[in-house]
Amino acid sequence: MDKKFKRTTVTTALPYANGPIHIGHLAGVYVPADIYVRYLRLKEREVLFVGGSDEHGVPVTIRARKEGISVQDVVDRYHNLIKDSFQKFGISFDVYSRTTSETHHKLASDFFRKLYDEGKFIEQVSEQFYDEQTGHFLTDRNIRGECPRCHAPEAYGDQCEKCGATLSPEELINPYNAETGNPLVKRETKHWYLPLDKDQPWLEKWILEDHKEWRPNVYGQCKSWLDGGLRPRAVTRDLEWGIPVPVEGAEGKVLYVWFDAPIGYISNTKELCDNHPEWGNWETWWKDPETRLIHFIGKDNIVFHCIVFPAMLKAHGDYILPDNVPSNEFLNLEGNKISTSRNYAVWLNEYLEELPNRQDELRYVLTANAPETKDNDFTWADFQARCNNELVAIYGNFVNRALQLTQKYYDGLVPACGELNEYDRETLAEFGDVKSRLENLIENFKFREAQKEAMNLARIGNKYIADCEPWKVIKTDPERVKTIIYISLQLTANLAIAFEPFLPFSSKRLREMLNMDTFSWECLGQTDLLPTGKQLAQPSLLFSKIEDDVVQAQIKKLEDTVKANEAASYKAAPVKENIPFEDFEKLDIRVGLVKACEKVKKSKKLLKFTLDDGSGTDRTILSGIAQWYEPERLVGKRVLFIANLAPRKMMGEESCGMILSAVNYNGNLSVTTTLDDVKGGSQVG
Ligand code: B3M
Ligand code: ZN
Repeated sequence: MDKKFKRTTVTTALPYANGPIHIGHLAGVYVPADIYVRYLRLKEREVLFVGGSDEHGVPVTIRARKEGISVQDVVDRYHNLIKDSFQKFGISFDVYSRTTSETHHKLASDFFRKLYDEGKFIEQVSEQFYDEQTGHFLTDRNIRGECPRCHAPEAYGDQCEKCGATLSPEELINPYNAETGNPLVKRETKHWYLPLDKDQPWLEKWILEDHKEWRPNVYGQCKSWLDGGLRPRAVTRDLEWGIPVPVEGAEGKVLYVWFDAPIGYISNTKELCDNHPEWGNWETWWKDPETRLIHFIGKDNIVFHCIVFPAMLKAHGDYILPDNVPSNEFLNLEGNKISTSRNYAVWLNEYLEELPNRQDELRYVLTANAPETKDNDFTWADFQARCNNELVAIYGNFVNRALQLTQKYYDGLVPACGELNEYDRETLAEFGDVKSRLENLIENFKFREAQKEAMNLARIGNKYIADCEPWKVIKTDPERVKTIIYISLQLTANLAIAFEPFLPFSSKRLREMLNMDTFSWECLGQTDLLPTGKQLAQPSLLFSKIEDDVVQAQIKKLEDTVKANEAASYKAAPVKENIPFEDFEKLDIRVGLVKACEKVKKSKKLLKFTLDDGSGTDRTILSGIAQWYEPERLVGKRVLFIANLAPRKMMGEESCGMILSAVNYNGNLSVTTTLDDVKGGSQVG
C-alpha cells in the first residue's frame, strides 16, 4: 500500500431495502470487498468495513404499494433479511446500519444545510408532471405513457422496456400516473441543484490525470460523462418518503435518494464510533488525509461515486475523496439479465436454505467468474463443475489425503522431516513466492486471478502427493513417507492462510483440523508452520460434491420463473375487424373422431390424422403440431376441424381440411376439442 496512507475505509454500495439480495450483488460488490478487507486485516492494517441498507427512494415505496404494507414495514423486512444474508455469507462488515437511522437523518440533513448556507446550490423552478387528483408530483419511474419510438402503450418515464429506448417523461405520448392511471399535467416546482458544471475542471484533472490507475471500465465511464459535459443535478425531490429538505418553504420535499445514500457511509461510521469508542473518532475515517477511501460498487453506480459524491464531499470541504472505486460489470444468470422485478435471480436467502452450508462454494464460483472486466454469466452447470472439479477434486482431495494419512500412520502427530530430494525442494520453492504474488493481485483488486493463485497452490499439493504415492512407499521406505507427509501438511497449513480471505468458512474448519490457533498472513510461504510432534484434530471432508439433482432443481426453478413471467406479460392479440354473419356461415366447422394419427415421414412438423367425419369415408388431414403431441395421445379424441377448406398437398399427401388449435402465449399449440361426447361429423356453430 501507498506509504502516504495509514488506514483504509472500505465502503460497499448500500442495497435498496426493496427486496432480498441476489448473487449479482454478491459477485459484483460484497464478495470482492470482503476479500479485500479480510486481506487487510490479515496484514494487520487498520481498516474499517462499512455497509448498510438504502431505505429511501422510489423503489421501496413502489414495493410497499405493491404489497399493500407501509414503507416502514418494507424497509424493516428487507433490511433484516439482507443483513442476515450478508452475515451468513461471511461478509464481515464492521458496521451494517440503515439510512432511516436518526444519526443518518441528522447528518444528511446537516450536510445539505451546510451546502445550502454556503450558497453551494442553485435554486431552480421547473415544470414537472403532477397528478391533480392525488396532489402529487411524480418521479420518472412512476410516469407511464405511449413510447414515442415504438408506440408501446406502457413505456416508463425513463425507459421503454419494449424497444429499450432511454426516455425522459416529456417525450411520452399521453403521460399518466403509473399507479392511479390519472392523466398528468405540468406544474411548476422549485428544487435545489448541485452545479456540477462548475466542478468539471477539477474533476477532469482528478480523475483523468491523477487516477489513470482506475479500472478501465470505471475510467472510461467517467471520461464519457466528462466528455459529454456535466450539468447541474437536482438533489431534492417532491416526495413524502425520505429526509425532509431542511429549508423554509420546502415542505413536501425530500433529499434525493442519491444525495443522502452515500452520506450513509459516513453516518454508519459515526454510529459505530459513537457506540464503540475503540473505533476512535469517526472523523478520522473520513477526514484524515492519511485515510484511504475505497468504494466497492456495481457499474450502474459509477457516476454517483466518481463524480456526484466527490463533488458533494468537495463542496462540503472537510472530507477526503475516494482513492479508488473498483467497480465490477454485471453478472448474468443462465444467459439472461438478473432482474429483481421479474424475480429472475438466485436469491441469497433461498440459496442458504436450498444449499445449506455451502457459502464458500458460492463465494468461490462467484470470484472465479467475477465480472471484473466484462459482464459474465453464472450457470448452474459451471457452479457444479467448479465445485466438483476444483474444490472437491483438487483442494479438498489434497487436504483430505494429507490429513487422513497423518492419522493413519502417525496417530495425527506431525512427523519429522527427513532429507529433502529434488522434487521436494522444487515443490517447496513454488510456495515461496506465492505470498508476494497474492499480495500484488489483491492490492490491485484482481481477486479473480488471486484466487486462481491460491487454487494453484492446492494443485501443486495435489500433484505432489499423487506423484509421491506415500500409500505405496510406506511398504518399502517408511522414513521417506514422513518427509512426504511433513511437506504435505505444511502445504495444507499454507492453503488455510492463502484461502482465508476468499473462503473463510473452510479456512476456519481447516485451521481447526490443524489445531492452528494462531496464524498470520506473514507466515504464508513458510515451510515449518506445523512443528514436528504437533497433534492434529480428527479430519473431516472440507467439501462435498454437488449432485446433479440439486443443480437440476435450480435450473428448473429459473425456467419456471421465465414461464410465469411470459404468462403474466401475455396480452391477447387485438380482435380482427367485424364480419357479417353470412361470412361466418361460409365456414363449415365440424367435429372429427381421431381414428388414427401418425408422424409424417421426413417431416418434423406434420402429423397425419385419419378422422371419422360422419360421412362413412375416412378423411385425411395433415396438421403442423408434431412438436407438441405424441400421435398416440390424440387417437380416440374428438377434434374440431374446418371441413370445407380446399384440399392441399403437403409432403406428397393430400390434406382435406384443417384441425383447429389454440396458440398459447408462448407459441405452443393446443388442439381444440368438445367438452362432451359428440358424434363425428357434428357441425360447430
Ligand atoms: N441503493 C443503488 C443500487 O442498489 C443504490 C446504491 C446506493 S450506494 C450509496 O444500485
Ligand atoms: Zn419503445
